[in-house]
Amino acid sequence: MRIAITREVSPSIGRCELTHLVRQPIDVALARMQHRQYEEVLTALGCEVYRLSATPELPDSVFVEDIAVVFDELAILTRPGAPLRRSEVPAVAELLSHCRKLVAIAAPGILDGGDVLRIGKRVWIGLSERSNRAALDQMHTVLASLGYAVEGVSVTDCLHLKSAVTQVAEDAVLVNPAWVDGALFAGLDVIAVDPVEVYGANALLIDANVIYPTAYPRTRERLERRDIRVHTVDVSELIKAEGAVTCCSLIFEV
Ligand code: CIR
Repeated sequence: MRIAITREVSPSIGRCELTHLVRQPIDVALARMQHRQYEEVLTALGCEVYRLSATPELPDSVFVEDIAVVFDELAILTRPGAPLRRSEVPAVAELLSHCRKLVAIAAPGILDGGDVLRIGKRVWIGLSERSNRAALDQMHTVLASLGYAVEGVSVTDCLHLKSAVTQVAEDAVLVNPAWVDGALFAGLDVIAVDPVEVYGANALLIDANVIYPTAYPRTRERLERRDIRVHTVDVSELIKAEGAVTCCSLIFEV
């Protein structure tokens, strides 16, 4: 069975953390509707959705991806780079504790799940404003013994590594070449976003399907030209909070 953990949009999402974007008003009702539609696509693609409830004091809590990284063998609880986001961890940890052995990133490590890209036994970790080398070292200690190869990637122009690159097929990644060097992903096909769609590199792969924002039609065409099956979702309000599609779920098999 495949589980997708999600968390309802907080009524305070308008006060979310922002790093590279200018604050714009967020329509909470619309954000919730878009989030539900996103969950419906997850369900249609075979996920059992476990939705945690919204927490008014935690504006960014819908972005559950940042709170844990789930591997087949265990789950790693993060220590988010934005201090206010650390209070998001307990609820996700409680739910995950029923499915995986848990390991936690400890200070001085900071890590957001959005900085972790796993493809098979290869793991790339963004070294960004939110994730540091101390966390990378801890990840390496935990994962090397399980047979994973862990590599750090400098991320300077966007929030997370997965703002710049995500997996879109078994053998392909979608990359914004202005933010990350496609050559890092040796052995994989590299598809570049359309240059005008700079935020278009975040796609969520489930089997041979990709969940992808309606906001980036030119890049969507590039994916479809490669015979990738794309399911679009309108996530305009979550994009204003500097989120996209990978960040709203934690997906794993049980
Ligand atoms: C933040 O800055 O933490 C949130 N406003 C957005 C987090 C998005 N997370 C993700 O893409 N993994």
